[in-house]
Amino acid sequence: MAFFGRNFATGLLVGCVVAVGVGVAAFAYERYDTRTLKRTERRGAVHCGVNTGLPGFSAKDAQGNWSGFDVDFCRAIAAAVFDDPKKVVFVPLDAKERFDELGKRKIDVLARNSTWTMSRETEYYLHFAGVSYYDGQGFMVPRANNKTSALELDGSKVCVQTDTTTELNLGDYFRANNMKYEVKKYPSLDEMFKAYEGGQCDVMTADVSQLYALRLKLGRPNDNEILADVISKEPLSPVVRQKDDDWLLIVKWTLFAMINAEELGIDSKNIGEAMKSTKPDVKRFVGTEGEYGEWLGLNKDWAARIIRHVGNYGEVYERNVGTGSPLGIPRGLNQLWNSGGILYAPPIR
Ligand SMILES: N[C@@H](CCC(=O)N[C@@H](CS)C(=O)NCC(=O)O)C(=O)O
Repeated sequence: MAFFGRNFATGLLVGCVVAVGVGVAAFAYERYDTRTLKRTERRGAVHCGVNTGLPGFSAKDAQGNWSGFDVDFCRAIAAAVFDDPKKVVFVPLDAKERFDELGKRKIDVLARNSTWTMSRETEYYLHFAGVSYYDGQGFMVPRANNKTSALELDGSKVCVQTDTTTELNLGDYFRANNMKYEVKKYPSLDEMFKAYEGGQCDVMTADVSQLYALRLKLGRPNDNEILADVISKEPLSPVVRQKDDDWLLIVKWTLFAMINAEELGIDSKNIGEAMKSTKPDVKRFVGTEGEYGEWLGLNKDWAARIIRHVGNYGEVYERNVGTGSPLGIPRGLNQLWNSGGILYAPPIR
């Protein structure tokens, strides 16, 4: 105010110059960055950043085939865009490099157990497209240590991976509960895992979904227990760059389509029937009514393609991490809103 007050005309002039400058910069940035869909189409594949190796979420087998919950989400985007779930280039990224590589456009989208936080959106100029998995941070301990609650961990040596929300929450939790701990930090999942396996820490902390995955990799999984305490909110979400609205819409509505399909009872087995349905909400979903696909810059049957090739949210969950899979994680919060969970997608209309 003082700035404008002392010399209003000069202030206005400087203000305008600054505004024009910002406008030009924003325009340049926008021009540079709004082309993800076009570039993806030109490259013939969605370049998708995934975890370096987390069973159930993103893992590569001996033949080089990727599978997992996050991997399937990448495939769902490819199905919507290309009608071909195989048109994905998987780019494994560790915790530290993931957001930088997205910013540098090495990948089109990051689907890698990444928690949606305010600072990540604002610091790295990103958008988290929508929660694909409601997670929370937990602790795994050797059963032999006889711990039943996280509040009994006072004085423990705790293994954690750096550059994660996990590392930050760990400090908060022990401080808030006046407990002491010795932190053992590792830059990679592998190093953290080996340290826990080798008995260098009394407890390992990570997102609960990851603890389930990591427990499977241990020589004697049942000798280890995941404590019931969950100490944080970890809304995991696919991530895209800011100023890339068209692409954000595609990623966002791919997720919503998978959730809405489950709610509508549309799955990979009955999608053929659904194409012939006379129900208005199913018709909008499969593209026999409206121009929803065209508005996304895609085809009419964009959502049907996702379900045909990859499946609805529940199918993807059960196949990769659900109680019938080796991980065996109950749906919990990731159940639909009308079945006791909090998954809720805006409608296609
Ligand atoms: N959701 C948390 C944790 C995600 C995370 O990166 N966890 C580690 C620890 S288990 C991981 O997946 N590491 C694999 C890697 O860096 O290759 C976050 O977004 O910070």
